[in-house]
Amino acid sequence: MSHPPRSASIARRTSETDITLALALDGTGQSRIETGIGFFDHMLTAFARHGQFDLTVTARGDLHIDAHHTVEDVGIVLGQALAEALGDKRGITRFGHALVPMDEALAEAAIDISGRAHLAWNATFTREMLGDIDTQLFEEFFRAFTGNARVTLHITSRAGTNAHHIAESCFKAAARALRMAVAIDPRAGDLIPSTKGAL
Ligand SMILES: [Mn+2]
Repeated sequence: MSHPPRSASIARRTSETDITLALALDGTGQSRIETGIGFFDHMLTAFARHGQFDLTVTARGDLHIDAHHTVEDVGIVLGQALAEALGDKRGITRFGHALVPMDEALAEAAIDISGRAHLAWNATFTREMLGDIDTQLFEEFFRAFTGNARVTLHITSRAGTNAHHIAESCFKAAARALRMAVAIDPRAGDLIPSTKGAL
């Protein structure tokens, strides 16, 4: 069973943000990310790299207010792109998990490409801001992502004192878990991995 390249391009414009995003699931980890929020660019670059996704994001948001709308809306569009790229989810592994250390930090992620949106977020940060981004916004990003991708995602920061490490380990773990879950399962053939026959 061969599968076509799985990708999606989405443009979304509101009064708060203007976003174009292209995602290829069977990529090599290349990315070009420009959100106007340096630390968020760093996280999305790591997400693409460790998920082995090709990802292009251009976001212009109302950063004169704060990063909230931009971060949330990139999560929405990334989730929409994932759903579109996966199509009917034929042949995918469906479940994925990862445990990713980064120095003293350790993050765990588990994902089910279930068709049901759920985020369980268990991470606390030792500081409020990382560069221009409020650390509360990472949860908002992943909530928007899971809601629009319609996946179940659990992220737990198990250890860490440095806020940069805590955030980066969470993004890398999510990327690794997603990479496993979207991978084509060679034993699945043409099947949609659900006893219901649909995801
Ligand atoms: Mn870093």
